[in-house]
Order: sequence, then structure tokens, then C-alpha cells
Amino acid sequence: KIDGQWWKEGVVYQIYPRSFKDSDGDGIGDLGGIIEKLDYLQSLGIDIVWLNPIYSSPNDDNGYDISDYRAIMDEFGTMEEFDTLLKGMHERGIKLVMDLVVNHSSDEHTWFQESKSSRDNPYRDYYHWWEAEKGKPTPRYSFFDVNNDAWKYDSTTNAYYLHYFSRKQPDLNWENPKVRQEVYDIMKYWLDKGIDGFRMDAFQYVSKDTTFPAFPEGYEKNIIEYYGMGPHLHDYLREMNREVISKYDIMTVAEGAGSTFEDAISLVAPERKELDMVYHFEGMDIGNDLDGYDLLDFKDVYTRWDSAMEDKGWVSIFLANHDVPRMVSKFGNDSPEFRAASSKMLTTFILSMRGTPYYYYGDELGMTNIDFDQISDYKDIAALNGYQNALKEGKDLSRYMKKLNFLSRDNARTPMQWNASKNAGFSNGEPWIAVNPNYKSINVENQENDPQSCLNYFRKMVQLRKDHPVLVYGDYQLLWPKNKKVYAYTRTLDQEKLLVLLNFSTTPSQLQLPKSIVLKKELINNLENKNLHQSKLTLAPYQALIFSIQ
Ligand code: TEU
Repeated sequence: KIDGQWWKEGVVYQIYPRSFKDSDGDGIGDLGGIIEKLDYLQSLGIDIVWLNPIYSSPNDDNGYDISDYRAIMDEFGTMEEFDTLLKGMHERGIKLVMDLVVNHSSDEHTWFQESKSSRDNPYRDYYHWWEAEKGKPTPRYSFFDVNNDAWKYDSTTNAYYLHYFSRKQPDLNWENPKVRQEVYDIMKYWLDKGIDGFRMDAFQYVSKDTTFPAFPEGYEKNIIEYYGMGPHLHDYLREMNREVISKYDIMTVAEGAGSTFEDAISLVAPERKELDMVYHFEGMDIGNDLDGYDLLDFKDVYTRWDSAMEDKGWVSIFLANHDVPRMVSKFGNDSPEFRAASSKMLTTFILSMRGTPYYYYGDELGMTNIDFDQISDYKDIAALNGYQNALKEGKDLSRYMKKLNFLSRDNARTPMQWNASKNAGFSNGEPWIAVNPNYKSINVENQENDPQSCLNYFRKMVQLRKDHPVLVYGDYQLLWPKNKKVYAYTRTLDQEKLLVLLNFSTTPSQLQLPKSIVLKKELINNLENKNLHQSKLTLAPYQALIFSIQ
């Protein structure tokens, strides 16, 4: 089972460059800032950095609207700095994975400028156009548009263009072979620089039925079913694999995984030669209600995915990214009493499951959601347009604001908390988004000096995964499936067997171990001085333990 693939064994650390470290005082994180923190990255023990988009962009969606795929965003720095960064990472044994955002470009990309200029422009078919004389286009849902209308009328040529995301993110027409060649060239450009892979943004949506058939009423509630896994997706992936991916030693991650296990497997089954691993959203669909979530649902998702993928494909394991709330606020408990313990408990989970762990910047400190209450506090287009929409439709605004407070993507985009000085040591200027006021106590500097900190626990847990290949490759077996407070499982590889115990609750939980489990050694414990007894164990609130067992 051990196949030595680096992208299975590595720990991924995700950096949202806008918010990591500002080196030039303009309030926006940049490449120079990441370069300053290279030694910090190395000190974490992580193996791979996934960097959100750094390409030229008018920033309608913070870099997910790209106007030049071969240039660096002005605010982020220069290509020379990029080269320095990549070299600095490689020197420290860290690989770099970049975002590939090619379901859409920016409307400010020259391709689109050309495309919209006339109906017979050579770039016309780089995008999806619907000529107005055919009447209104078949409805399509936009994730970000104020009206959720994915067709935007453009008078220049009396036609509508398609945009699944914002109107400044027109969808590229993958059915056009020229578009695909452009993408392959872009990929080669970065791979030849030496980067180590791509996270393929919204990739499941690229192939479209260009007859644009009508979808049934309410289809947008199951959007992935209708938008995902389009008619030629696999053809394009195989072509891409043949022309680009197979020529490099890289990792490729599909963001989104269709709507069934069969879809997911079809994207990453090794013999199909398409992509390496899926990044499915099912874990993120839990806990979006304001009144918490049921641990049984949580266990169920991860257990079903593990058994579905078992020998057939590889998954990403994560509890946060730049599109969702902070993990400790959503899945743990961010009250002062339990924040650190629950954050370490979740860290234990991410790093002890089968699949490649993706860890989001700041989570190593137990950074929390920020408590925004005014719509003017928000920066994210999804929040701002959603608010306009709620206003227009006469929705309950106070409920909308509550949901935003909890779920907004901006929660996870606040500046990294480096120290207790002004702006958390993120920037000398005015940060582009508010710093979480809790930075005075929650920051890297404080935690460096505390052996019990979340930060040092993360390092320990990363090391534990390195020392025990069973945590990467071992079989996963759920224990006590009906226990509503404790998530427990074993990992087994040949002779080595580990037991993972995670108390997801605010109260102590007693466990009666079956006779077949004999504890050998405690490998990690997120709380100090808790007495443990063989066979009858009491887990303290949010306690996490890993034992080697017989
Ligand atoms: O997000 C894509 C994404 O989240 C959708 O594919 C998802 O299916 C949809 O929102 C339903 O939940 C990526 C980036 O992560 C995000 O930051 C960008 O805004 C987006 O693509 C557009 O590029």
C-alpha cells in the first residue's frame, strides 16, 4: 500500500497571500512578505504550500479573476520575487502548488476584450455568447451575481455572455480547442519555472453543454449535479494529462468532485490518468446552521468517503480554506475556555486521517472568526452581492447578517497574527481588511514561547504523521459509530495499529475499551496531566489522544 507518492505523504499549508504578510506597507500581503516568512514555514514541518492566485487581476474576487496568467499581481510584487520565493521554498524542501483558475478569466483579460469587440473577432469563441435575437438565454444561476443571473447582456455585440461567478469572471469556452491549448501553454509556463502542481479551481464546471438546455425548477439547490462533470470533462482532462501533466512530477487537485463517489473516482483513479486527488465539499456542507452540527453527520461524511475511495483514489482532508469560516469557530469551540483545546483536537483529526492534509494559514494558532456586524466591514464580493440580493428580495436582513457573521468567507481572510504589535505585525500600513482584535493574545510570537501552544502542537502533530506512515497509508476503521460526543477510529498498516480518540464535546466522556484493544503507548495528548486508565478512559472536553495499540 505504501507507494511513496510525495503528494500523499506531504502536509499542505495553504497561504492566502493577500493576508499573510505585507512587506511594503500598502496593507496588502505580498510575495516579499512570504519570503520573509520562509523560515517560519520551514519551522512548521509542512511539505507543500498551496498559494491562492497571485496573477494579474483587477481583484473583483481577490485574484480569482485573472487578467494575465503570466504576470504577477501588482500589489503582490514582481516575477523576480516570485522566482526568489520558489527558490527559497525549494531550498527548504517545500514544494509549491499554485491555483489554476481557468473555468473563467477576468473580463479585463485581452481574450475577453477581443471576444466582446465583435461577433467575428477571432477570440469570439473563447467565451460563451448568446445572441440577443434568439431571445432571453436559458436561465443559469450565478454564484456571485446580485441577481444570481449568470448571463450578462453586453450591448457592444447585442449578446449575453455566461459567468457562473461574478460578471467580471466570464466563463471560458473549453469546447474550443484553442482555449485548451492556451491553458496547456500557461500550465507549462509555470511548470517550467519549477512549480510542483496545480489546484484546479472550479474545474468540474469547465465543460458545458453549449446548447444550454433548460434545467428543472430549483436546480440551483443541487448546482453541482447540473454544473459539474460536463459532457467532455474527462476528454479534456485526459488531453491535459497527455500534453502536460504526465511530463512533470507534479500533484494535481480537483477542486470539487462531482456529486457522486463514482464522479470522484472517475477524476482520480490512477489508471485513468487524469488527476491525483479530489477536494470534495461534503465536509464543508456540515455545520452551516447557526445552531451547530451533529457529530454523527461529521463522522458519516468522512467514513463514507474513506471507504468509497479506499483503494480507488485519494482525497484531501481539510476543515477550512479561504471560502469558509475558521475551523475552530465552525467545528470546534472558540470560547476562551475551549478554543485552544478544540483547535488542537481538530488539528489531530486533520493530521490523522487517510488523505492529504490541507491546513489553512492561521489555524496553527487557533485563529477564530472575526465578529463583523456591519455590511461595510465586509470585503468579499459574495457577501456584498448577497446582501444586495437579500435587500432586493426583502429577505430578513438581521438573519442574513447573522449568517454572514458566522459563515462569511471574510472570516478566514483576516490578516495573519504574527505578534502583539500594531496590526498584529502583518503590515505597517492600513490592512485591506480588519485584523481580528484577539491578535494581542493569539499570535505567533506568544505561541512560539509556549510549549503547550496550538502552534507547537501543530508542529508535533506534523512530526507524528511523518514518523508513522500508518497515519498516511493505514486502513481506517470507525469505532463507536453512534457515540455523539467522541469520534474514535483506528489506523492500521501491517503490524502497526494506532487508536485516535477525539472528544468533540464540552463535557467529559467515558469510554469502555473493548478487550481486543490494549493500549501500548500514548503518542500525543492535547491536554496536560489527564489521568488515563487502561480499559476505562475518560476524555476531558475536547481532548485528543493517539495511542499505539496491540
Ligand atoms: O471556489 C469555487 C467554488 O466554491 C464553487 O466551485 C462551489 O461549487 C460553489 O461555490 C458552490 O458551493 C473557487 C474559489 O475557491 C473561490 O475563492 C472563488 O471565488 C471561485 O472558485 C471562483 O473562482
